[in-house]
Amino acid sequence: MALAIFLRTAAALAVLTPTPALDVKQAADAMPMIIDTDIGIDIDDSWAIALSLLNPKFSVKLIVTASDFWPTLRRQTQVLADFLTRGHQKVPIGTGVTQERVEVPPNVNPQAIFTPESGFNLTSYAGPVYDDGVAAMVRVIREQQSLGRKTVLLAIAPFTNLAHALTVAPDIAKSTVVVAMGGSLAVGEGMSSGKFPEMNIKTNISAAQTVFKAPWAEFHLVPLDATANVQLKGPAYAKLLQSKTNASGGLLEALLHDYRYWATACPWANEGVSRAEPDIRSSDIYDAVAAFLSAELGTDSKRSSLDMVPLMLAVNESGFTEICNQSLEIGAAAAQHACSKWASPRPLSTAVGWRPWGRDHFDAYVDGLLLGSR
Ligand SMILES: [Ca+2]
Repeated sequence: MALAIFLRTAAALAVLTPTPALDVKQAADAMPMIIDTDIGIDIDDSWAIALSLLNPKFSVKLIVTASDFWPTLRRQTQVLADFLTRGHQKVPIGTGVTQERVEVPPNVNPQAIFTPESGFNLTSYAGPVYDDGVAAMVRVIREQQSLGRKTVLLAIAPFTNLAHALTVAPDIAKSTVVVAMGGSLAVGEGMSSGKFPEMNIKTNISAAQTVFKAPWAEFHLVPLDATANVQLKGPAYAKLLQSKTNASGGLLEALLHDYRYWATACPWANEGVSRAEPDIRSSDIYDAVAAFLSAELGTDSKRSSLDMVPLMLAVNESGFTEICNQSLEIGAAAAQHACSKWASPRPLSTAVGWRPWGRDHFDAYVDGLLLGSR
């Protein structure tokens, strides 16, 4: 079965009953969460972090910085601490690990982190700061494991830290629920057709291969197919701009402030049809969709906002996400090789698009948390 038909069939099977899905106030017990982020390069991480911190469904235990652009990693931790400080947060944070590489992609200036105040002094941060963020990640997961609890790992960055954590502590997989932004099945950047070597995967392909193949308790993936061209705009965005008082504790103000800075400082913020326009709309907020997916964990599949399809996936040597389901023709040699070597141990819960009511629910989720009405 061709991919497009397969995905269309899966979407058609969805029951079209638009009942609002999220009701976080009913969560009996907050789920422990760790966020692995490359904040400071694109602004979408900041949206995902703010939304997760404000969601009562979760208790964020740790945020770790991730990057393979080694000169920037420590400064990204400073950016994270500064953002959290302005949002009156003191969640533990840590610095991740990098590959042994020095080259930096041409569109990323290692001296520029595109959020302000990147010289923030980490000693001023109100919460714990760990030099070894991966060790802290392992520690948190094992602590929760000992309490019989699973940890949600919101992975919104290249997969370097997760792969390293698996290497030093393979036991963590069985009690970890990964919700990751990454990959591309039939949609590329800017909604272009055809799959695309998405950045979180292409930046460290071997790490992504390791992570996709690991025996996680659960693995939920939101690729470009459901994240490209997702912006907050219209009344949903205007409400944030017009907010005089809210319950975000300063996170909304920090977010909008950093967005304005990023829109002027980042070279790619003003490229393409979805360029940053802080007075009108958000930029593409890929990672916020991953945060939204984590918020929908446990939702009845008939009510979910995203079209979730179980897919056996593998990352090939060039960073493409290959579908290895037996019902599909695995044509190219690269796909065959990837599927034989790197296929996920079972189908991954993969967002291939949005339900008809999904984007309205997403807007309500963002506004509800940032304005404090949820
Ligand atoms: Ca990110």
